[in-house]
Amino acid sequence: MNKQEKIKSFNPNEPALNSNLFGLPFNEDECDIHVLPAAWEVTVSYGAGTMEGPKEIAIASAQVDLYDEGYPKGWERGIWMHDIDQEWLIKGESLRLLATRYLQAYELGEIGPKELKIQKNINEQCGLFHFWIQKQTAVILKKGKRAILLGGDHSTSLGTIRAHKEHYGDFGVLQIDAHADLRSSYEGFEYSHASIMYNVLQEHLATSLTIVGLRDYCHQEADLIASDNRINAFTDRGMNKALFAGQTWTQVCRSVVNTLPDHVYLSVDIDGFDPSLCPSTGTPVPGGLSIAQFTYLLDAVIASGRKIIGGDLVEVVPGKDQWDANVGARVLSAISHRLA
Ligand SMILES: [Mn+2]
Repeated sequence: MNKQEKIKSFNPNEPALNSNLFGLPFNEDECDIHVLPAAWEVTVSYGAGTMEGPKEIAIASAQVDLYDEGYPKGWERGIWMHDIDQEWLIKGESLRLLATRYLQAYELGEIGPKELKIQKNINEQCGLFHFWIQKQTAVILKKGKRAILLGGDHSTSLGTIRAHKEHYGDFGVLQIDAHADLRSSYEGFEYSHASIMYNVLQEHLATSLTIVGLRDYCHQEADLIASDNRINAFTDRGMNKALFAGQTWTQVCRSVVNTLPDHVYLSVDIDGFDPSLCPSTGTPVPGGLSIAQFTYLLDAVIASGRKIIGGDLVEVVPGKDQWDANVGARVLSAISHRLA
Protein backbone atom coordinates (compact mmCIF):
# COMPACT_ATOMS: atom_id res chain seq x y z
CA MET A 1 0.00 0.00 0.00
CA ASN A 2 1.41 3.42 -0.86
CA LYS A 3 0.85 6.55 1.22
CA GLN A 4 -2.23 7.73 -0.70
CA GLU A 5 -3.84 4.32 -0.28
CA LYS A 6 -2.99 4.36 3.42
CA ILE A 7 -4.63 7.79 3.79
CA LYS A 8 -7.76 6.44 2.11
CA SER A 9 -7.99 3.22 4.11
CA PHE A 10 -6.95 4.68 7.49
CA ASN A 11 -9.74 5.61 9.86
CA PRO A 12 -8.55 8.68 11.84
CA ASN A 13 -11.50 8.29 14.23
CA GLU A 14 -10.22 5.00 15.64
CA PRO A 15 -8.04 4.92 18.76
CA ALA A 16 -4.31 4.47 18.02
CA LEU A 17 -3.69 0.89 16.93
CA ASN A 18 0.09 0.94 16.71
CA SER A 19 3.02 2.41 18.61
CA ASN A 20 3.90 5.00 15.95
CA LEU A 21 3.81 8.62 17.02
CA PHE A 22 0.10 9.61 17.18
CA GLY A 23 -0.75 6.08 16.00
CA LEU A 24 -0.32 7.06 12.35
CA PRO A 25 -0.20 4.32 9.68
CA PHE A 26 2.81 5.66 7.75
CA ASN A 27 6.38 4.38 7.65
CA GLU A 28 9.50 6.55 8.04
CA ASP A 29 9.84 7.39 4.34
CA GLU A 30 6.18 8.31 4.00
CA CYS A 31 6.30 10.89 6.79
CA ASP A 32 7.04 14.50 5.81
CA ILE A 33 7.86 15.53 9.36
CA HIS A 34 10.61 13.84 11.33
CA VAL A 35 11.02 14.09 15.07
CA LEU A 36 14.55 13.62 16.33
CA PRO A 37 14.54 12.66 20.03
CA ALA A 38 17.32 13.96 22.26
CA ALA A 39 17.10 12.17 25.62
CA TRP A 40 19.77 14.42 27.08
CA GLU A 41 20.05 16.51 30.26
CA VAL A 42 23.73 16.43 31.16
CA THR A 43 24.05 20.02 32.42
CA VAL A 44 20.61 20.38 34.02
CA SER A 45 21.03 22.21 37.30
CA TYR A 46 17.64 22.08 39.00
CA GLY A 47 14.73 19.63 38.48
CA ALA A 48 15.71 16.63 36.35
CA GLY A 49 13.73 14.20 34.25
CA THR A 50 13.53 15.84 30.83
CA MET A 51 15.57 13.03 29.27
CA GLU A 52 12.41 10.92 29.72
CA GLY A 53 10.46 13.49 27.66
CA PRO A 54 10.72 11.97 24.15
CA LYS A 55 9.77 8.44 25.23
CA GLU A 56 6.79 9.54 27.33
CA ILE A 57 5.55 12.12 24.81
CA ALA A 58 5.52 9.35 22.19
CA ILE A 59 3.43 7.16 24.52
CA ALA A 60 1.08 10.05 25.39
CA SER A 61 0.65 10.88 21.68
CA ALA A 62 -1.61 7.81 21.35
CA GLN A 63 -4.21 9.75 23.36
CA VAL A 64 -4.27 12.76 21.02
CA ASP A 65 -7.18 12.86 18.59
CA LEU A 66 -6.05 13.48 15.02
CA TYR A 67 -8.64 16.14 14.25
CA ASP A 68 -7.01 19.56 14.50
CA GLU A 69 -9.58 22.33 14.12
CA GLY A 70 -7.30 24.53 12.03
CA TYR A 71 -5.59 21.70 10.18
CA PRO A 72 -8.05 18.82 9.68
CA LYS A 73 -5.73 17.20 7.12
CA GLY A 74 -2.61 17.87 9.16
CA TRP A 75 -2.18 14.20 10.08
CA GLU A 76 -1.92 13.24 6.40
CA ARG A 77 1.57 14.76 6.20
CA GLY A 78 2.76 12.05 8.54
CA ILE A 79 5.00 12.56 11.56
CA TRP A 80 7.68 10.04 12.44
CA MET A 81 9.83 9.79 15.56
CA HIS A 82 13.28 8.29 15.17
CA ASP A 83 14.56 5.78 17.72
CA ILE A 84 16.27 7.14 20.80
CA ASP A 85 19.99 6.54 20.32
CA GLN A 86 21.02 4.10 23.05
CA GLU A 87 24.74 4.91 22.94
CA TRP A 88 24.19 8.60 23.56
CA LEU A 89 21.53 7.81 26.15
CA ILE A 90 24.00 5.77 28.20
CA LYS A 91 26.81 8.28 27.70
CA GLY A 92 24.49 11.11 28.73
CA GLU A 93 23.52 9.31 31.92
CA SER A 94 27.11 8.78 32.99
CA LEU A 95 28.05 12.37 32.11
CA ARG A 96 25.13 13.59 34.17
CA LEU A 97 26.49 11.74 37.23
CA LEU A 98 29.85 13.45 36.68
CA ALA A 99 28.10 16.80 36.24
CA THR A 100 26.20 16.33 39.51
CA ARG A 101 29.49 15.68 41.34
CA TYR A 102 31.03 18.75 39.70
CA LEU A 103 28.02 20.93 40.58
CA GLN A 104 28.19 19.90 44.23
CA ALA A 105 31.80 21.07 44.35
CA TYR A 106 30.87 24.22 42.37
CA GLU A 107 28.21 25.19 44.90
CA LEU A 108 30.67 24.77 47.75
CA GLY A 109 33.24 26.85 45.86
CA GLU A 110 35.61 23.87 45.86
CA ILE A 111 36.65 23.69 42.23
CA GLY A 112 40.07 22.06 42.00
CA PRO A 113 42.06 20.45 39.18
CA LYS A 114 39.93 17.30 39.35
CA GLU A 115 36.71 19.27 38.91
CA LEU A 116 38.19 21.32 36.07
CA LYS A 117 39.07 18.09 34.29
CA ILE A 118 35.47 16.88 34.68
CA GLN A 119 34.20 20.22 33.39
CA LYS A 120 36.49 20.04 30.34
CA ASN A 121 35.38 16.48 29.61
CA ILE A 122 31.69 17.42 29.85
CA ASN A 123 32.14 20.43 27.56
CA GLU A 124 33.92 18.23 25.00
CA GLN A 125 31.37 15.43 25.11
CA CYS A 126 28.44 17.87 24.88
CA GLY A 127 30.15 19.42 21.85
CA LEU A 128 30.31 15.98 20.21
CA PHE A 129 26.68 15.31 21.04
CA HIS A 130 25.56 18.59 19.43
CA PHE A 131 27.62 17.74 16.35
CA TRP A 132 25.88 14.35 16.18
CA ILE A 133 22.44 15.98 16.42
CA GLN A 134 23.48 18.41 13.68
CA LYS A 135 24.44 15.52 11.37
CA GLN A 136 21.20 13.61 12.09
CA THR A 137 19.11 16.72 11.41
CA ALA A 138 21.02 17.41 8.18
CA VAL A 139 20.18 13.90 6.92
CA ILE A 140 16.46 14.59 7.52
CA LEU A 141 16.56 18.02 5.83
CA LYS A 142 18.49 16.71 2.81
CA LYS A 143 15.66 14.24 2.17
CA GLY A 144 13.30 17.22 1.83
CA LYS A 145 11.66 16.49 5.19
CA ARG A 146 10.92 18.91 8.01
CA ALA A 147 12.66 18.34 11.33
CA ILE A 148 11.54 18.84 14.92
CA LEU A 149 14.01 18.24 17.73
CA LEU A 150 12.37 16.77 20.82
CA GLY A 151 14.40 17.29 24.01
CA GLY A 152 15.83 16.81 26.44
CA ASP A 153 16.99 20.07 27.94
CA HIS A 154 17.17 23.26 25.90
CA SER A 155 20.87 22.81 25.08
CA THR A 156 19.87 20.05 22.64
CA SER A 157 18.47 22.60 20.15
CA LEU A 158 21.94 23.78 19.11
CA GLY A 159 22.77 21.04 16.58
CA THR A 160 19.33 21.24 15.00
CA ILE A 161 19.56 25.03 14.63
CA ARG A 162 23.04 24.67 13.07
CA ALA A 163 21.68 22.15 10.55
CA HIS A 164 18.81 24.49 9.64
CA LYS A 165 21.30 27.32 9.11
CA GLU A 166 23.33 25.11 6.79
CA HIS A 167 20.24 24.02 4.86
CA TYR A 168 18.12 27.18 4.73
CA GLY A 169 20.56 30.06 5.20
CA ASP A 170 19.09 33.04 7.03
CA PHE A 171 16.20 32.79 9.49
CA GLY A 172 15.03 34.26 12.76
CA VAL A 173 14.44 32.24 15.92
CA LEU A 174 11.10 32.57 17.67
CA GLN A 175 11.72 31.36 21.21
CA ILE A 176 8.84 30.58 23.54
CA ASP A 177 10.45 30.50 26.97
CA ALA A 178 10.19 31.77 30.53
CA HIS A 179 13.96 32.27 30.39
CA ALA A 180 16.20 34.10 27.96
CA ASP A 181 18.89 31.37 27.87
CA LEU A 182 21.38 34.12 27.07
CA ARG A 183 24.02 33.41 29.70
CA SER A 184 27.51 33.23 28.24
CA SER A 185 28.05 30.03 30.19
CA TYR A 186 26.35 28.61 33.22
CA GLU A 187 28.04 26.94 36.17
CA GLY A 188 31.10 26.47 33.97
CA PHE A 189 29.29 24.60 31.19
CA GLU A 190 29.65 26.03 27.68
CA TYR A 191 26.65 24.14 26.36
CA SER A 192 24.16 24.73 29.14
CA HIS A 193 20.39 24.95 28.68
CA ALA A 194 20.81 28.47 30.08
CA SER A 195 23.21 29.42 27.24
CA ILE A 196 21.51 28.00 24.17
CA MET A 197 20.43 31.31 22.62
CA TYR A 198 23.71 32.98 23.58
CA ASN A 199 25.45 30.23 21.59
CA VAL A 200 23.02 30.63 18.67
CA LEU A 201 23.76 34.37 18.44
CA GLN A 202 27.47 33.92 19.08
CA GLU A 203 27.68 31.50 16.13
CA HIS A 204 25.51 33.79 13.97
CA LEU A 205 23.06 30.97 13.35
CA ALA A 206 20.06 33.33 13.38
CA THR A 207 19.65 36.86 12.04
CA SER A 208 17.25 37.69 14.87
CA LEU A 209 15.93 36.28 18.11
CA THR A 210 12.40 36.98 19.34
CA ILE A 211 11.67 35.76 22.87
CA VAL A 212 8.02 35.46 23.95
CA GLY A 213 6.90 34.75 27.50
CA LEU A 214 10.13 35.89 29.16
CA ARG A 215 9.79 36.38 32.91
CA ASP A 216 12.86 35.03 34.72
CA TYR A 217 16.21 36.48 33.67
CA CYS A 218 19.35 38.00 35.10
CA HIS A 219 20.94 41.46 34.80
CA GLN A 220 23.56 40.23 32.33
CA GLU A 221 20.78 38.90 30.06
CA ALA A 222 18.72 42.11 30.41
CA ASP A 223 21.82 44.11 29.37
CA LEU A 224 22.38 41.85 26.35
CA ILE A 225 18.73 42.16 25.30
CA ALA A 226 18.99 45.94 25.54
CA SER A 227 22.31 46.20 23.68
CA ASP A 228 22.05 43.56 20.92
CA ASN A 229 19.60 44.81 18.31
CA ARG A 230 19.13 41.30 16.94
CA ILE A 231 17.15 40.47 20.09
CA ASN A 232 13.48 41.33 20.66
CA ALA A 233 11.97 40.34 23.99
CA PHE A 234 8.24 40.17 24.66
CA THR A 235 8.22 39.74 28.39
CA ASP A 236 5.27 38.33 30.28
CA ARG A 237 5.00 41.63 32.12
CA GLY A 238 5.22 43.72 28.96
CA MET A 239 2.63 41.68 27.08
CA ASN A 240 0.22 41.73 30.02
CA LYS A 241 0.72 45.46 30.41
CA ALA A 242 -0.39 45.92 26.79
CA LEU A 243 -3.36 43.59 27.31
CA PHE A 244 -4.41 45.33 30.54
CA ALA A 245 -4.21 48.70 28.76
CA GLY A 246 -6.72 47.46 26.24
CA GLN A 247 -4.62 45.96 23.45
CA THR A 248 -5.94 42.70 22.01
CA TRP A 249 -3.91 39.51 21.70
CA THR A 250 -4.15 40.02 17.94
CA GLN A 251 -2.28 43.32 18.34
CA VAL A 252 0.35 41.79 20.61
CA CYS A 253 0.85 38.98 18.08
CA ARG A 254 1.24 41.53 15.28
CA SER A 255 4.04 43.22 17.24
CA VAL A 256 5.75 39.85 17.67
CA VAL A 257 5.33 38.88 14.02
CA ASN A 258 6.75 42.23 12.86
CA THR A 259 10.10 41.34 14.45
CA LEU A 260 10.40 38.12 12.41
CA PRO A 261 12.04 37.66 9.01
CA ASP A 262 10.47 35.51 6.26
CA HIS A 263 11.89 32.25 7.59
CA VAL A 264 11.29 31.36 11.21
CA TYR A 265 12.77 28.60 13.35
CA LEU A 266 10.51 27.91 16.33
CA SER A 267 12.13 26.93 19.63
CA VAL A 268 9.56 25.99 22.25
CA ASP A 269 10.67 25.56 25.84
CA ILE A 270 7.64 24.09 27.59
CA ASP A 271 8.28 26.41 30.57
CA GLY A 272 7.19 29.32 28.36
CA PHE A 273 3.65 28.12 29.08
CA ASP A 274 1.69 28.60 32.28
CA PRO A 275 3.10 26.11 34.84
CA SER A 276 -0.33 24.46 35.12
CA LEU A 277 0.59 23.02 31.70
CA CYS A 278 4.08 21.93 32.70
CA PRO A 279 4.21 21.60 36.52
CA SER A 280 7.10 19.08 36.38
CA THR A 281 9.49 20.97 34.11
CA GLY A 282 12.94 21.68 35.59
CA THR A 283 12.54 25.42 36.18
CA PRO A 284 8.83 26.36 36.20
CA VAL A 285 7.95 30.06 36.59
CA PRO A 286 4.51 31.57 37.35
CA GLY A 287 2.91 33.39 34.43
CA GLY A 288 3.32 32.37 30.81
CA LEU A 289 1.27 31.53 27.76
CA SER A 290 -1.88 29.49 27.30
CA ILE A 291 -2.11 26.91 24.51
CA ALA A 292 -4.68 29.10 22.75
CA GLN A 293 -2.37 32.13 22.82
CA PHE A 294 0.46 30.00 21.48
CA THR A 295 -1.44 28.49 18.54
CA TYR A 296 -2.99 31.88 17.75
CA LEU A 297 0.48 33.42 17.64
CA LEU A 298 1.78 30.70 15.31
CA ASP A 299 -1.24 31.13 13.04
CA ALA A 300 -0.55 34.88 12.96
CA VAL A 301 3.04 34.14 11.87
CA ILE A 302 1.75 31.93 9.05
CA ALA A 303 -1.03 34.35 8.05
CA SER A 304 1.61 37.06 7.58
CA GLY A 305 3.19 34.94 4.83
CA ARG A 306 6.18 33.92 6.93
CA LYS A 307 7.27 30.28 6.93
CA ILE A 308 8.04 28.16 9.97
CA ILE A 309 10.85 26.00 8.60
CA GLY A 310 11.57 23.82 11.62
CA GLY A 311 11.64 23.78 15.35
CA ASP A 312 12.07 22.09 18.66
CA LEU A 313 10.16 21.26 21.81
CA VAL A 314 12.30 20.98 24.92
CA GLU A 315 12.29 20.70 28.72
CA VAL A 316 9.17 18.53 28.98
CA VAL A 317 9.36 16.33 32.08
CA PRO A 318 6.63 13.63 31.83
CA GLY A 319 5.28 14.36 35.32
CA LYS A 320 2.60 12.98 37.57
CA ASP A 321 0.08 10.83 35.69
CA GLN A 322 2.01 11.83 32.52
CA TRP A 323 0.20 15.18 32.49
CA ASP A 324 3.17 17.17 31.17
CA ALA A 325 3.83 14.50 28.52
CA ASN A 326 0.17 14.72 27.46
CA VAL A 327 0.46 18.51 27.04
CA GLY A 328 3.82 18.00 25.29
CA ALA A 329 2.28 15.62 22.75
CA ARG A 330 -0.41 18.18 21.96
CA VAL A 331 2.11 20.99 21.57
CA LEU A 332 4.20 18.73 19.32
CA SER A 333 1.15 18.06 17.17
CA ALA A 334 0.34 21.78 16.98
CA ILE A 335 3.89 22.63 15.91
CA SER A 336 4.02 19.86 13.29
CA HIS A 337 0.81 21.03 11.59
CA ARG A 338 2.20 24.54 11.28
CA LEU A 339 5.53 23.77 9.64
CA ALA A 340 5.88 25.14 6.11
MN1 LIG B 1 14.89 27.48 27.67
